Amino acid sequence: MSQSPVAVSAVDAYEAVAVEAKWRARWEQQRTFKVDLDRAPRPFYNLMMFPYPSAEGLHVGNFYAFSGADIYGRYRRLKGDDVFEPIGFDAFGIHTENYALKIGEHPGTLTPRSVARFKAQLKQLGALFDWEHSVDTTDPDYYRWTQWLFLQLFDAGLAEQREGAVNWCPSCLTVLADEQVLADGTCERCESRVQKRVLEQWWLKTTKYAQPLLDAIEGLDWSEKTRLAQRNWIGRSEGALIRYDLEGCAKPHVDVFTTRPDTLSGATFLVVGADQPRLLDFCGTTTPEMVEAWRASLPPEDAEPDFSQGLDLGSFAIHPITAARLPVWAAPYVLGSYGTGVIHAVPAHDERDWQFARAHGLTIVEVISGGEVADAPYTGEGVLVNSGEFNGVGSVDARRVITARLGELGHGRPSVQFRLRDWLISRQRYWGPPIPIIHCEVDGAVRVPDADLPVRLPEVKEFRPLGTGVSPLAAAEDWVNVPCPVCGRPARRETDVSDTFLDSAWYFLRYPSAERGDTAFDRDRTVRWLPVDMYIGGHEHAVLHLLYSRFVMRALHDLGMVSEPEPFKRFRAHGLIGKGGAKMSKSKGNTVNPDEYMARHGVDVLRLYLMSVGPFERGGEFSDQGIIGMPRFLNRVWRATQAAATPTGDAGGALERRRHRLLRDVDERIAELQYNTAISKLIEFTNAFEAEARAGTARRVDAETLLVLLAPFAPHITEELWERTGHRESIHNQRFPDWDPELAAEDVVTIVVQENGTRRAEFTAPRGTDREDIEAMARALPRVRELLATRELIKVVVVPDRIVNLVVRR
Ligand code: ANZ
Repeated sequence: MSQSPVAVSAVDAYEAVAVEAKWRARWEQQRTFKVDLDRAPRPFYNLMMFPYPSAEGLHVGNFYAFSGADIYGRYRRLKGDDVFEPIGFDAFGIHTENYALKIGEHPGTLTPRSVARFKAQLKQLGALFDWEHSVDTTDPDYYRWTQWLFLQLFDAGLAEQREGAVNWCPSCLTVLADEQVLADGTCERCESRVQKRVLEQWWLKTTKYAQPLLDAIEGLDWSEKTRLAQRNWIGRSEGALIRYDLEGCAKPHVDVFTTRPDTLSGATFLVVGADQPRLLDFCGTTTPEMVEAWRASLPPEDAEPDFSQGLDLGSFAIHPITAARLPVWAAPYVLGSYGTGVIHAVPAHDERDWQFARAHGLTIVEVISGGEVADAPYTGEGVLVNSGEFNGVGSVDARRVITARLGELGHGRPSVQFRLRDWLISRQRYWGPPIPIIHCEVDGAVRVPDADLPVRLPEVKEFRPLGTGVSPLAAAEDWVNVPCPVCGRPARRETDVSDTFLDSAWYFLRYPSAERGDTAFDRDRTVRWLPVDMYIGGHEHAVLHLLYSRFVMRALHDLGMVSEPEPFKRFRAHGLIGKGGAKMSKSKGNTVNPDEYMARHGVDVLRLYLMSVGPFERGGEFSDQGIIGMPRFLNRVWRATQAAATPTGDAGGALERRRHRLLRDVDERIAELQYNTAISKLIEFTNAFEAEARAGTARRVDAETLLVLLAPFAPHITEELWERTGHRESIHNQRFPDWDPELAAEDVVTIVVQENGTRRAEFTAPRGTDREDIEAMARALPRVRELLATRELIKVVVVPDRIVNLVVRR
């Protein structure tokens, strides 16, 4: 089926916007990208992080991420996979709610508008999206299953309510998970300084999975920096728990965690974390009132701990080996939530203990010889000194020896601690799924029966956070007061909603079963599609979302509900798009609105351009000058491919070799998300091909190859050209052509340089290099320069691919 070739100049101009609209409509109507979720023989789950829909619409960053992910999906499709590529909306949460507050609109009316706007824009992207399997986390048909998931965890003992010191954002008026507090102690959303409050909250027991989550990182095909971020977040430390008997306070003894038991003899005082819930149990001569007054006087937590803050509690700890009486202090530099919340301080060998001891005039005893005695602690390895029976032992061995000795004394044992904390999921906000629990005075916290799900978010006029530690849901009295599901007595609903990160910790399980009202995820579909084959998203989620999703999947796996313990086989973090040397942001006024560019050039141009600005995993700079090159490129493709004649010969197979090289290059580069260099190869190829089209020698097979390879990047124009060049089947149903590694191998020839017919040198060059280039290459050789310096050159004879003969007079 082929049309007769068209002269280059006779082709009509490319009308991007009209052509793109035509194809989107046709693909939708013909369900071109639909895969059979129950029967697809080669399932490939291509996932991208779903956006939270903001009223402003998609920004270029979303566009960048989604284009890059879609190109990968389209590539897999060309490779013969059945690609399922869903998209949805992460529409609950503080982002949406804060915006609603700002513009004074109820999130319940704002959200559907934002979602509709996003949907319209996403449809223009021309992606493989399966709109029949989309999700909106605010839809009761979705959050009913989020609540169901919470209840599965609750039933399994992985969700519990308890009092704890929590992060409180004074501006968002809600608690935050540890993961939502930045390293400098501020809220990740509003940058306010986060405070500590003690509140009754719901937690998911992520800590139960610390070790398996850590172990499994090894087997994941993820970007290395993401794996590292997960390892660090889980933060495994090996050491010992050491038991101290206490004197002069309510508590009889306490354990401390140390990674350096070898320095035991250097412990000169104990420090209890200022936010330790049981701090008052350590009070000796210092009264609880004095401790509370001191605690209240502490400045809010700072990034840099202030070592001058400390309080002697007036009790003592008995050193397990020397029986020395060590004073017990309280200080904010010790964290109540790590290890046991209490440490023994070894100021000679620990930086922070050293600073604290200096600030408060406490004893410093050197026990590891290694450094000079100086005005800084020595934190390295060495030989033990001032350590009685352990003197002379190397510090590494001493860790084991001393831990064993403590074991004999009943005062210690080896221990592993994790930095990972349980996941705090209560939010005292409005815009989230109500936690499906009913509090009864007799039966305690009772789960809502599955049949009563969803627990619908009640309509309240005042959705503003109250700042009292109670959610605005509490105002909906009719909704709050319900009978206890167990005993029928009057009871009250839980009024906190769950963290948005719970919504997104399982959405990938929902997509394949999105139309199913009877189950969260269908067993067979889940087996077929999970784990996700390729996941693309932002590095900012390297710990939060990715860790929560891994936890949920693992928990469901242990409950026998999914067959795989890990949700994402392969993960790649995309880079960021900047402009004018800065990260795009509204405050800097350097944002790019994709609508404008789509209206002017069409979406293919935008996709191609965004992918060309740098390696996808690194990102790059958006520039208005830069984007201009892409319509020109596509116009050249438009004309040249339509002018391609039937083969006019392929002397020596050079054109076929060139085609296989292109196939190889583009294949390998897309597989590694090196889209930018794949595009350069396509442009380079087009340059040569266009010249051939003008000369009337362009080959059809080259046109077809070019179009198929370009199709993942520019799906619309390639589809139109495919049709115009006589094909009936969609270009997106073609196969990535096979390439032959031998044909694709770089074809080089050895060229001999002669002087009056005598061999003088040789060099290699790509086969088919033209005469001028060969002569220039020969002249650049050191040996040839030498010769020519002392001889008169009469002429140069070039035999392409073989010989350069310098004819000289001596
Ligand atoms: C004595 C010691 C001597 C320590 C020495 C270090 C060096 P990672 O590696 O992060 O696990 N530590 C324990 N619990 C703490 C808490 N709740 N708040 C603040 N610091 C705490 O660190 C473990 C080390 O951090 C422990 O080992 C303890 O100090 C301190 F030469 O104990 B070390």
